[in-house]
Amino acid sequence: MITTTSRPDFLHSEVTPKAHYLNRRRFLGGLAAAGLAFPSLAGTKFTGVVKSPLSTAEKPTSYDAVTKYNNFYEFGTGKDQPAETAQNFQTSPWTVVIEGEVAKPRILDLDAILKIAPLEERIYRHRCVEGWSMVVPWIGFPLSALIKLAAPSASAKYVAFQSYYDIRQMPQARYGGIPFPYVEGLRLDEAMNPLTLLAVGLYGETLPNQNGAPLRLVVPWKYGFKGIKSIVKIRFTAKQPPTSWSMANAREYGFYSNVNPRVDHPRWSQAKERRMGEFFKRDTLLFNGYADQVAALYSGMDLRKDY
Ligand SMILES: Nc1nc2c(c(=O)[nH]1)N[C@H]1C(S)=C(S)[C@@H](COP(=O)(O)O)O[C@H]1N2
Ligand SMILES: [Mo]
Repeated sequence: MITTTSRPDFLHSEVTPKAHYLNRRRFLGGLAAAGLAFPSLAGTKFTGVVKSPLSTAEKPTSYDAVTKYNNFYEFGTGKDQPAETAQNFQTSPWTVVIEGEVAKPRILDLDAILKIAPLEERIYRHRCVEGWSMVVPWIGFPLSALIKLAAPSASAKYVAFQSYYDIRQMPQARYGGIPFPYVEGLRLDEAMNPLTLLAVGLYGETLPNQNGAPLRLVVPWKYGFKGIKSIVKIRFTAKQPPTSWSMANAREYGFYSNVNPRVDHPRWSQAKERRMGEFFKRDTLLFNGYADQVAALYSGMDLRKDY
């Protein structure tokens, strides 16, 4: 069940830079209004988050690895770079535009987004096409809740996502080698699957900037790059939308990008993976181990062709 702690006072305001304090206060206010979850005074921690039955029982990867080994090309292509160069990324105020083939287009700020559904902790496997994997305790809610609010028209078959992009805040992006703003897409039925998560936190706290603050997508049966970070736009479309990685290299990256040990990337085998913090490689599982929940989405499709 959801619990709510009492409103904290802001004793630490004296030692918090003013801008940060105001942003944080705004954020806390939003959570209070939502009556769902509430961060403690100590930091931007969520409390009263529901534990999801959809979590894996596997041991989460260390907080250190989850937050210091990242792919976020807007902030540099080195794994250790985003944790450094995204430090001052401004994520408040934040708005997300919802548009396209929907009955109810709208612009939502983060406070409104946090009110859409109860926040859940979901511990998911996360596998990058590069061959490493992690287990991450995300906090978020099903994307389907937001989609229902938008009320897609019968013509809506896909959902397109766009990340924030500003070269002034992301000077490393010029060396990224892929088109920005970063864009991704899902088929509408994939987006509606109960596993598809809009994440706003990890390890009990608001998302660190390098992990895609203030909100990002998590699609656990697909390669990590489908998990678009720092989302500013969600557009419902009739046609399959372009995605950054297939625009950069269509032969190597397809629209679907389902984790599949039998379909190799042209440069990397996908048969095995190295879990962060472990020495021996383990077998990669079809749909990253989520086949029971998602295989039906692809019945009748040739996953070699639709990679
Ligand atoms: N905007 C944006 N989103 C992105 C990326 C990126 O470069 N830019 N990288 C993707 C890739 S390749 C992976 S593996 C995951 C990494 O998420 P993590 O750093 O939280 O583990 O984010 C994905 N989302
Ligand atoms: Mo990735």
